[in-house]
Amino acid sequence: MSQKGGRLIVISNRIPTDETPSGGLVVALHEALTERGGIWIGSSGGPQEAPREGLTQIASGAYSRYAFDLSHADYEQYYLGYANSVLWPLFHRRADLINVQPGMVEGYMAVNERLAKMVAEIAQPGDLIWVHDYHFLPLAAALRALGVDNRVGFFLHIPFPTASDVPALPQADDMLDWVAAYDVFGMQTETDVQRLDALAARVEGKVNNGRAFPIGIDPVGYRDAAIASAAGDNMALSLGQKLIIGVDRLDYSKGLVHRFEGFGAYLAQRQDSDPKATLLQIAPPSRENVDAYQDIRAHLESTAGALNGEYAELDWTPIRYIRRNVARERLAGVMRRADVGLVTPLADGMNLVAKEFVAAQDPDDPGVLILSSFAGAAEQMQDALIVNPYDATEMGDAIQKALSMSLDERKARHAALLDGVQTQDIHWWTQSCLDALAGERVWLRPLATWARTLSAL
Ligand code: ADQ
Repeated sequence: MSQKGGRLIVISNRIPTDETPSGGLVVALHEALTERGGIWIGSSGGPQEAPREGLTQIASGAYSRYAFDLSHADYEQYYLGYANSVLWPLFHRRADLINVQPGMVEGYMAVNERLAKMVAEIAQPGDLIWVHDYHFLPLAAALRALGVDNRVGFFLHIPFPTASDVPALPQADDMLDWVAAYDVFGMQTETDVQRLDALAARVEGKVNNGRAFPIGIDPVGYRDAAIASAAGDNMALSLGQKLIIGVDRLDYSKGLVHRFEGFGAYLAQRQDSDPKATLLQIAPPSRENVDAYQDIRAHLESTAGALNGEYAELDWTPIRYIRRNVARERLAGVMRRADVGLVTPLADGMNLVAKEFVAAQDPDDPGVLILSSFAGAAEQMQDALIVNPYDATEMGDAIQKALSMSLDERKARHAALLDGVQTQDIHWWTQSCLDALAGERVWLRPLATWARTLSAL
């Protein structure tokens, strides 16, 4: 870990409240902060009845955690509003779902400006400031306006929008200024960098700080959890003879209705002699206070109900939809047991479930990953069966192919995928981002891309 520069100041919408945080990204940031020392700042969660002024320290140790409160108005306008009813749909290519209401833009800017003042008060010369995600796009611009000249980096966890979608954004003209205020503007994929470049080219903007840092997981930790869970759990799952797994937050970007329809296309072409495969979809609701999320559940349940009505037999329910949260370790065990991982978002920054599925598999008898070409992960994971999630027939064919794939082909595909997941893991990602933030030379192109380039020469 580079020791150049001062402390690390991380800013994200959520901060962990546990002593020992869990979850890949949270753990990686926790480790980086523990090693280097610094401060982690995030909102204290939902709206507060009596919001406190400034930052409140919530934990200290190797590094400190500080929270800022959101009032009811902040929560409505900044979090549910501009962040999740404007930026999230627009960046996921769903401009039709944008819901701009009076006060949202002002609320978003006000929270960012208030936060900038709090950060400016605690930042010391040499500190590196690392801002996460779409909640805080204008933060560097707000810091610069206050005279903060520290190095400030950003990482966008969701896709960068296409240049033709950006004009649908209130304040579309400010977007490049927000981006330009960062020393490094990190995104998940080369495609995202190209989209930023295309936007800059449209307005002849001079933005050249975009970089791709595809986020990874802790594959060893995930594999160990999967083995422990699969061994200790008798998994009386009453599933079919083959298991297809889907794991997502219930979000329109994840393409769950399309996924069910793709599975329906498989069921329609299935022969009686084929194994009875069950699609186990785990998708707990998220952001239920945002209008666009309200119909998804009903739509999904009716699609599952119709397919089960048509294809279920006395001893087989083709789709099982679980709306509860499943503990991370247990989930890892279920993934290990699965024959197919179905990861088919319509748009996704990266999608860590694809990487977790690969890490969880037994290399001697691995399951097959079916991956949407619109997941950021597809750029690195070309050895998956890549599908167009809008094409149910293509998805159905891929499911058929995955369920009947030879052991040799499964092993070869899995070995190539696992190699990528292990090489570009969460530690590689953190290190690459921090090196770039500190202004050091960094291998910007993923190693797998170099290897492919070299082998093509
Ligand atoms: P998310 O949209 O939340 O994250 P994703 O990367 O798939 O999407 O999942 C994050 C984590 O949540 C994974 O570790 C996964 O196992 C876990 N998870 C998801 N559904 C779950 C469930 N039903 N039960 C239990 N755990 C579940 C955003 C972007 C992504 C990007 C990440 C990280 O939208 O594209 O990959 O940030 O940058």
